[in-house]
Amino acid sequence: MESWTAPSVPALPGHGPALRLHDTASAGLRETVRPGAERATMYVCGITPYDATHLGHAATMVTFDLVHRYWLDQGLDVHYVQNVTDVDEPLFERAERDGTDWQVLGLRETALYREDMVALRVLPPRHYVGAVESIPSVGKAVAELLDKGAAYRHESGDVYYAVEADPNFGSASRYDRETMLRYARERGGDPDREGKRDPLDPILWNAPRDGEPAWESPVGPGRPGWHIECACIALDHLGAAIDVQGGGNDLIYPHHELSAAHAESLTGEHPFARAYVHTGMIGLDGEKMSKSLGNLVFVSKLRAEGVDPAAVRLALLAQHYRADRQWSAAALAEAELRLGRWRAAVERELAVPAGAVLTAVRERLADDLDTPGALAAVDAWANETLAHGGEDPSAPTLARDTIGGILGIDCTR
Ligand code: 5CA
Ligand code: ZN
Repeated sequence: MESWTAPSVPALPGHGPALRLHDTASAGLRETVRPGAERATMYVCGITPYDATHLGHAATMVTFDLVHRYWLDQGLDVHYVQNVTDVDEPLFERAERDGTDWQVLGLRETALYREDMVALRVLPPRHYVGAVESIPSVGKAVAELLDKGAAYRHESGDVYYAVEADPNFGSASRYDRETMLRYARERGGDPDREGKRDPLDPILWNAPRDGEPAWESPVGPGRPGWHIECACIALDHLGAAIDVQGGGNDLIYPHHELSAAHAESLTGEHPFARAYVHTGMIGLDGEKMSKSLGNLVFVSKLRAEGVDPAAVRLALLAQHYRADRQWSAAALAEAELRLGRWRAAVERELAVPAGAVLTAVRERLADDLDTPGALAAVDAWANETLAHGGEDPSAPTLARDTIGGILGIDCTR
């Protein structure tokens, strides 16, 4: 798949401290990149393109964009991969409902997503990979898992992964079995299906079903299961041990637990990721924003209404990424005011020296992406500049590059 383009991060003086993020697997902060490493790798679970990008997706993508930007600012060689789940049941169902082709639907919504990401100043991943593109790799991986005895064929022809094959199963999510069963049921698993070795075993390869697309593979015709797609895309583009596996906290189980299990069974290396990083859910009126509830605010709709995407981004950054949080018109209005103050300060020729802002923004972000702290540091600079001004004509430029480069908020207008 084509990625998208965006302005790169400007060279800023010095470097911030090593980035530490909360790791779900160790339930604590973890340095994201090995000390001394020059390369950083990240895999983020992207959209299932059957509808437009809503603010929940946007919040998650903006969060990992901060990781991307922080690493670039540190001079690291960043390898960031994101997928598009462009073949899955929701696409078939929506296409059928709307009388369209699932591939046309997927391409249309993916194109809109890319436009939204450009507007939100999300830097493009190095590789943006569709599930369909990964099918040859998945076919080989499923055959290998069958050979290794980590997978088995169900009487229906579907191939399942055997969770008992993974000695570390459960270590990414740390959930107990009861919680796993509940989430498997709610999030696309089939724990109640007869004929499986363990109710938690997930599907690796779907045998052909009426009305669904199928591809040839070494394990027969069919199409991939969900978790193995992400495992294969990550392994193919990033290798065995990645630095960050990212996504919303709705993916902790089963998706991230099982894609890690698949990857580890294929490579023999544990852990699949140094840090499993999960964003909180964006909600509206007290409920999680989700397609099933229909309480969605689309980025493209806000753009069409003339809302400045920089204000949307700033509103999303105003609270900490791990918190489940609510979108509201008031939050957007507050972000618009803040953006106005920042832009006015950046336009002042004489401004308060901005070195302290750069240092504070880096320090706050390095501490598990403390965006409220980073925004407060910029506020303090902007307020002081607007109240008194200073005597440093280079300060507006440094402030603009800090805000634009590290936080991704465009202050040039
Ligand atoms: N295609 C799969 C991942 S392989 C998927 O979960 N697609 S998605 O379209 O449902 O979500 C795309 C990304 O946005 C995922 O990382 C997901 O965890 C995150 N996400 C979904 N809903 C929300 C929400 N309400 N708030 C924050 N993040 C969300
Ligand atoms: Zn995924």
